Formats: sequence, C-alpha cells, structure tokens
Amino acid sequence: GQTIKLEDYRATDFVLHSVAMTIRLFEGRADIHTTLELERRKGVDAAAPLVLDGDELTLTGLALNGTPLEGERYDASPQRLEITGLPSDERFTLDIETTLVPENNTKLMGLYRSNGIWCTQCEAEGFRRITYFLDRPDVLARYEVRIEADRSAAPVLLSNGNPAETAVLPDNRHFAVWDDPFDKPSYLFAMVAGDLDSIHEQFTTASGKPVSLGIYTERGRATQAGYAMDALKRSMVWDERRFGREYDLDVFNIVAIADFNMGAMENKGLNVFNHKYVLLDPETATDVDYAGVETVIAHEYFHNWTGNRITCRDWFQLCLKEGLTVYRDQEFSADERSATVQRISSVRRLKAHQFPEDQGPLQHPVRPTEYREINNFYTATVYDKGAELVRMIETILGRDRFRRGMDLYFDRHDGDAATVEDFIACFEAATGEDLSRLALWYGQAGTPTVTVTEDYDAAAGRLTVGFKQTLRQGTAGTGTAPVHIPIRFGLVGPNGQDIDTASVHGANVAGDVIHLTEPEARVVFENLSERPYLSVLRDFSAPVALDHPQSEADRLALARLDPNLFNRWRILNDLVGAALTTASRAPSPEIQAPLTPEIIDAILGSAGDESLEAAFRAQALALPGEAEIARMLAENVDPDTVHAVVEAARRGVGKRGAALFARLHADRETGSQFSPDAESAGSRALASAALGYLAAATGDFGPAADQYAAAGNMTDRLAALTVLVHRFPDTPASTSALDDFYARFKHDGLVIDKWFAIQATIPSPGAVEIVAGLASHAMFSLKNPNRVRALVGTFAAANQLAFHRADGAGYRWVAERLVEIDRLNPQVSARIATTFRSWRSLEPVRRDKASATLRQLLELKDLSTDLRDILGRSLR
Ligand code: B3K
Ligand code: ZN
Repeated sequence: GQTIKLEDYRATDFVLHSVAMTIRLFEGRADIHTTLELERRKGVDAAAPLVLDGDELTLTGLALNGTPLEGERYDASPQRLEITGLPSDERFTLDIETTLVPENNTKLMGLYRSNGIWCTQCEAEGFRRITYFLDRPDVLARYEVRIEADRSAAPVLLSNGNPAETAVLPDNRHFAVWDDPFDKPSYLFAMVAGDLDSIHEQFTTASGKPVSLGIYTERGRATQAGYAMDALKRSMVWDERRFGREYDLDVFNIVAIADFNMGAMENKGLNVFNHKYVLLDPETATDVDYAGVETVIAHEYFHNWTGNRITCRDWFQLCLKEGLTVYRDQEFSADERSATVQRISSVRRLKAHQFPEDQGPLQHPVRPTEYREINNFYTATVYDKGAELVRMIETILGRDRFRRGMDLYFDRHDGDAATVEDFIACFEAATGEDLSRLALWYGQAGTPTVTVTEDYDAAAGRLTVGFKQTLRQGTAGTGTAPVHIPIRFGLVGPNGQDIDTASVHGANVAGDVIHLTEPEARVVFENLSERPYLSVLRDFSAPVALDHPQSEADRLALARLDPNLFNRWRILNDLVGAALTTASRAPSPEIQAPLTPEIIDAILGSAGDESLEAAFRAQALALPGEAEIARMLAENVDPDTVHAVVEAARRGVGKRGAALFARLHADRETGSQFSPDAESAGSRALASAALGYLAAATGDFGPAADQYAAAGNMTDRLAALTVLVHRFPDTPASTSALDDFYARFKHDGLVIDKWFAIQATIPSPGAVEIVAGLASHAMFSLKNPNRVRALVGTFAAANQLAFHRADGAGYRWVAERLVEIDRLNPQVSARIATTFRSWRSLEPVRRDKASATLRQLLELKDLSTDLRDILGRSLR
C-alpha cells in the first residue's frame, strides 16, 4: 500500500445524501444492493469521475438513475470502481450490486460469520468489503437498511438506528428494515443476523425519553449478560450527570460475538462486542474481567457522542474520538470505583504499553501525519496518551471550565466530522485560555523528561525548585519543541499534611498546579519553618518520565505520608523500580537482595495499613513487571537477569512479610457469596497478592493447592492456579489442577483462553516447547483472535524469559505463527508482531537474533500490508 498523508486531505468531489441497502443472506452467499443518492460538489470539474473504494469485491450490477450502465462508462476492479460521465449539477442515484461469501472472510473485516452469526465490522475500512463506497469518515449520510434471511437461521435481524418494519416472505424467509435518522460515516454501519438469545430492559433518559436496551448473545448465554446490562445503564446515567449527554435513539442494542478482532465497536445504536467484554459469571470470570466489561461497555456507549454524533474528519484525527472516549471511560471508572486505584491502573497501563511504544521504533505522535495501514494506528499512543492529553486540558482548565469547553464542542460540532484543532479551539473559546503549547503535544512523538531539582535554604526558610523539560528526537522525527506540562504538586510536612504554599513566586503556579511551558522554570517557596517533602506529578498530571533525584529517605517518607494517595503509590513504585533496575545492571551477588529492608518495610507498611483500601494495598504489593524494568534499563537488557532480580525481590518481600502475608491470606473471605463490587474485588486482590508472596517465600504449594480446591469463584481459582503453574510447574499439584481446570471448562472458549494464557506465561525457558505443544491442542484455533492472543500474543508480550530465550527459539516460534496468522487475519498478526518493538534495547546476542528474525520475515513474499508495515517500522 502507499503512504497516506495528513497534508493531502481534501474533501470528496461528490456529496453523498443517502444510502439505502438491501442485504440478502443465504448459506454461503450474501447479495448486497446499495442505492446511493449523490451530487457533484459545487465547483468540481464536470468531467471528474466518481471513484469508489472497494476491497476484494465482486460487482454484479450497476445502474445510473435506474438504467444499467454501459461497460465503457465504468471501470471495476476488486479494489475500486470508477464511473465517468455523471451529471454535473443535479442529484443522481447509483445502484450498486455486489456479492460476497461471508463464510470465507477470515479477516473479520466487512461482513463475516462467527459461529453461524452474520455480523459486520467496518472501522476503519471494512465497509468497502461490503460494497463500493466513499469509505472515509467525512462522508456522512442517512442509512436505511433492509435485511432478508431465512427465519430459522436468523430469527433476529439488526442494524443501526430504529426498527421500521418487519414482515414474512415466501420460502420461510423474512425481512427487517432499520432506519437511522442520524447522518453517519460508513465505518459506523453495522448489521447482525442470527439465532440469538437476548435480554432486554427499559431506560428512561433524564428528559423522559424511553429507550429499549437489548443485549444479544449466542444461544444459551444471555444469562451471562446481566452485569453488562447493569454497566450500560450506569454508563447512560453517568454521561447525563457528568457531561449532560443523553441517548438519542429509541433502541440501543449490543451483540456479543466470539470471533472479533478487538474489544468492541461503537456502531450507531448497534454496538458489536467481542463476547469476552459482555459475558460473565462468577464461576468463569475474574474481577479483572468484570472491570474490563464495565470499562468497554462504558467506552462504546460514550462513543455515541464522542465519535458518532461528532466524528473524525479523517483517520489522522482518530485520537479525537479515542483519546477523548478513553478519558471519559477512565473518569467513569474513577467515579464508579476508587479514583486513586483507577488512576494507578491507568498509569500502569500507560507505562506498560504506551511508554515502550513511544520510546521505540513504532513511536508516532498522538495525531500521526502519515500511515500506510490505518489499522496499525489503533495504538496505546492514540488511545492512552490521547486520553492523557485530554486529562491535561482538564488539569489546566479545572473541572468546571473543562466542562464549558466540552459543552461548546458538543454544541458547535454536533453532526460534524471534526479535527483536533476544532476540539482545542472550543476550550480556548469557552475559557480564553491559550492552549497552543498544549496543542503541540498532539504532533510530537516521544516521552518528555521532566527533571526536578531542589535547593533548600534553611536560614531563609526558602525552597527553590527547578524544572527542566527535554524531549529527544526519535525515529518519528516529529520535533522537540517545549510543551505545556501541568505539574500537580504539594509540599508535605512531617505530620503528613500539605503545607500552605501561599508565598510562592517564579514560574506560573495556580493552586496546586505548576504550569511548565518553557524549557526551564524555577519556583520559589518562602516562609517555610522546616524543609518539606516535595511531592510532584501528583495523579500523574502529565505523561512524562520524571527525573527527580530525591533522597531515599524523602521518598520513603512520602510513600508513607503523602496525602495524595496516588503519589504514595507512585513514589514507592519508582523507588522499587529504580532498585530493581540498578540490581539488573549490577553483578550477581547483588541479585540476592535487590531491595533494602527499608524499601521492603515501606511496601509492607502500605500492604498492612488497614486504614487504606484493600485494592490500594494490593497495588502497593505489585512489583514493576519485567518488561517495565527492561524499558527502564533501555539498553543491554538481559531478560534472564531481570527475571532473577524480580524473583529475588519477591522472595525478599515474601520472607520479611511472611507473617503479614499469612494473616492476609488466612483472613480472606471464603464464603460462597460473590459480589463483583470494587471493594470485594480489592480484598480478593490483596489476598491473592499475599498468596503469591507466601509461595515465593516458603516454596510450599499447600496454600495455593488448598485455595484452588476450595475456590468458589474464578478470581480465587485462577489466582491459585497461577501460583501453582508458575511456581511449581511439573509438580503433581500443578498438573492435576491444570487438568481439573481443563475438564471443568473445556466447553467454554473464554475460560480455555485463561488456560492457554497461564501456560504461555510459565516463567521458564521450556515455555517455548509448551506453547509449541499447545498450538496443536484441539481447543486451539488460528481463526479465533481470542485464542490466538491467549496463546501466541500472551507468550510474546508477557513471557519475557521464554520469548527472549537466548537461542532465539522464542522468536522463531512466534515468527512461524505470525506467517500462519497473517494468511488468515492480518490485523491480528500485525498486532502480535509489535511485541518485537523493543529489540534494540536487548543485549547483543538476543538483539541480533531478534533483528534477524524480523528481517527474515520481511523478506517473505505475500505478507499483508499490515504486517509488512509493522516489521518495516520496527527495523527503522
Ligand atoms: N473504535 C473501535 C476500534 C476499531 C478498530 C479497528 N481496527 C473500538 C473502540 O475504540 O471503541
Ligand atoms: Zn474507542
């Protein structure tokens, strides 16, 4: 494919007014008849042809204003339909007929079948796999859709908008017509047909409009959709309260599908979901799964305003809907659960996925300026860093002024295909604030570093704090201008209370935020009676790497005292991360005790503090992951050493905290009642963390085996199984639990994904042979993205030891699978290939093996554009 550039944007030559579709579904075939009402745009050359996008299409009919077109008037290929001689200044209709085979569509883009269910996925460029079209997000039109199918195979027929008509046809067939009153781009089109179960509820919006809510599942699984329905209603209420946004159609439907390329899709009025983000019950789903369902349901629902009512002008503006909607779902979770714990988990995610992307060859700005394959830009940078940029706007403006800007955005741009500039202009217009330095963030790749220095003059009672921002030019080459970095801060006194900072001068300080807009700044605090502890970057107020050479004593004090709980966690986590990074660089004797007793006591202090939420205490116990330490090392990474260091740290914490962990584990609730609420989930997380440390410290599998045997829910069961399989592989306790787990759940692919993933992450070099064996297991399938991600994706992303095995066997195994997956589903192969992105930071032996693997892959013929793009950029 060729490179698409932001600077080349221009509107279409033809304006689309309406779309009418008839979709006829048969076994082995779908016939699509589309009627487009079009008009040449004013000022466009009367001879300019109409060029429509296609992808692997077969044209079976073409008519202009009802008359079939002569062959010399058009040129059709599977990828494109060009028509000449169209009217120059009047509306005209085009009738386009195509035929396809949904059963053969393994890319899961366009119209395909999942366990017999007909369904569609159109974002970003899937609609062109159904019919020839102006398949781009700035072409908005009203759609009327008629679906015809066999009544037994597909009693349920769904599309966007409101239901208009249904009737029975001869030959046991029937049809349904759906009418979407809101103009939309083609990527939001959806259609589902099948033999589905469902649950239904009624919702009344704040202004009294009734909405019928429906969740559709495969037969026999609708009983697992109750929590998703509950999350949907809570999301609808929240968006009314927090942003004044009401739902706008008579119906809102969700369909849960087994074969899906990502999490879910926000099609107007008809969200289609990977069933992993809908179906739950305590026996088969963990607390993490419950939180995931809640987040994804909210995210897709919130898109109705941020994405659908206001969409994107072009795909470069993807963050306009994604970053904003992630910000909104994070805020929802913060309000529904614990704000501090929610922020900790968002920041963990940012550091685990976005930081490495931004610091390696796949880096790109939140708003890219060019792409070859847009599907490769649904990234942590667009989503999670995009959300951080919106959060910074909120931090800079404050909650109320932020809301005013959002109100103006909805007001001004409802019905538009908008840009990032439009979005920012609304906040400037609503508040008078200059956001030009904030806007620069959207165009520059890389993680800025903020360096903080402190100078305390005891005699004068004065603390001078210096700030410096730096951004290294990376592979994307997108500039390094200073940006607006809001730094939330506090000065903490020895009693753990924030000291009044009224007497401050120097840089721009407003309330508890320092606004860093220049390369350097200085802030001076006067009238201090003693030296305070400086707590910066509270709540992670900017997505930066912080270089704040604070003494260990100061950090330990803040980890104990900081009234900003997020920073208590962050400072402790940074301290642990720095210790593990140092130990990973040091010679081996150090590995025995990478954490000082003081650091361990700080961890144990948080974990044992009963005045804190259990979920927070569990976060305090979660050590930085091996990939995170590798990222901090930045060069010459030896994953074996990193693993040994983390293991030694885990043993050290486990030994010193043995009594606490025994108590926390013994105190866990073991009753049969399961509630997925955040507080109960937090208690389970704390008990599970304790179990892990107990096993690490004692080498005794007994408590884990007991917990597995007695488990009343999947959260406790999986926690116990993980300890058994990861810490005691090849023992009878481990193998019998693994077999038991398989026997219990072998009918349920979603649970078997956990069974695959747990084995794919066994921290042992032999995991390469284990995953190789599992790839020929009867339950494994290269065609189901969830299964592929569970085995291949998890192995490559989360098994640092085995994926990076020094002999290159891990790389080779993944590369072989990538070639197989790529033939079926390029989006999935391209995504998994990103696990190679940090190859340059490895020690030389592995670095050579990883890059050789990438180069060999890139030499293969017939690779998809998707995979080729990732491999090529990874090697740059
Ligand atoms: N908008 C979709 C993602 C579509 C991905 C296409 N490759 C889901 C979401 O972010 O809500
Ligand atoms: Zn989204």
